[in-house]
Amino acid sequence: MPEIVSPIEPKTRRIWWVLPAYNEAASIEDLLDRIAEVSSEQEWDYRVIVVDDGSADETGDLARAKAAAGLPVEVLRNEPNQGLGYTIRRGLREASSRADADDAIVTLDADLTQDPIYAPSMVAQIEHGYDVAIASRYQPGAGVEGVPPFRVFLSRAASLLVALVRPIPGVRDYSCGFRAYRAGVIDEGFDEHGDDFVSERGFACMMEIAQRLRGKASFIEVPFVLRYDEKRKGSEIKIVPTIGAYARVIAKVAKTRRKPVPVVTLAVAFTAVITSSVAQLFLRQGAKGLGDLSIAETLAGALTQPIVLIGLLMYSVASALWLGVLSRMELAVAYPLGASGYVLVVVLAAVAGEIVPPLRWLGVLLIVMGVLLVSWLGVAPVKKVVGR
Ligand SMILES: Nc1nc2c(ncn2[C@@H]2O[C@H](COP(=O)(O)OP(=O)(O)O)[C@@H](O)[C@H]2O)c(=O)[nH]1
Ligand SMILES: [Mg+2]
Repeated sequence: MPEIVSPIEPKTRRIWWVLPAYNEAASIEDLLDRIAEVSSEQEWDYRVIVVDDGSADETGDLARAKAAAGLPVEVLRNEPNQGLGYTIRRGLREASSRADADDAIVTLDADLTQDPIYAPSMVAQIEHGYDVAIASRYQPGAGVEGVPPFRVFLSRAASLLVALVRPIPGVRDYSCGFRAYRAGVIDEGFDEHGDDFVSERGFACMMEIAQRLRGKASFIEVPFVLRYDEKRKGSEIKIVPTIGAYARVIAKVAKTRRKPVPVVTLAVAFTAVITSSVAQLFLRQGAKGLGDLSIAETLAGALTQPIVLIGLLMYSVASALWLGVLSRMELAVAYPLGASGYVLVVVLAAVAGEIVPPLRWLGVLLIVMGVLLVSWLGVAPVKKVVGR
């Protein structure tokens, strides 16, 4: 008698909510109720792991009371306070070590600024095959309420900088901690990096996790509205250390993937620099003869001067060479080379005894600082930045 094989019931995906909580007594109860409400609406099999990061208030007790009241809540406590990075790492380790690879881990702040109502659309993306779904402030339909303008600017600038230097396809919001992960990618992350998977102790940890998963996980974003007006306590983010931490993280994760510099491209790049510098000198020479004419007259006059036309031609050749180089070179190499052209012209002018206006020296200073920053920050194939 052939054996009757019953159809394999797809194993329901368990949802692991992970909440890093530091002095969140004012919001933790309402948040846990909200999570229970959303999870039961979705008929999810879920668990909530609250990592109490050495709170001085009754955050832990209130969460434990919810567990006693029957909610699937577990409370881990750090003693003393360790910081967001350590706390989120502990929560992710706890959840991923007990989850099945296809379970989903949802992380969010415990301050009610990130509404659990968005989690179903994020988990749906995990079910569609993505590894990471980020609740993003920078997608159509997204937004922020009640966030101080300076903070809005900083978060946006941070994400743009990261996107410039080390973009992840599908990601615009690199610092938001409201995410859904397929548990398996978190497990693999810890297998590969150990505790270094999240080595940042502060707020840069969110950017670090994304960068650690770059190239190994597929990312997608869902729009959400950050409700900072719902926050029931002040923010303790330390802005300057966090910016420094961002740069440190980029340097750390970028260094691991530095590629050898192609000599040919270097040579072409240098030719481009020289060509554009000489072109500058030609244009400058040509401009000298024109004196104080109107823009139109200058242009007309310039375009009839062979020396200026040669200069312009050389410039376009240099730019073409540049584009060729930039498309194959890492920012950390291409930018310094590109910039050195300008610096060369100004220095040559000074050496030639010309009065170089202070503004131009400021230009040189900014370029040099840019070169140092890019060289320190590490690598990003310009092609990817340009292609995005
Ligand atoms: N500020 C702060 N938050 C922590 C710490 N440990 C865990 N957290 C939690 O990390 C999340 C993000 O912090 P939060 O103060 O909300 O930052 P913000 O909303 O971005 O200003 C919240 O859920 C905090 O409770 C910590 O040491 N300091
Ligand atoms: Mg918050």
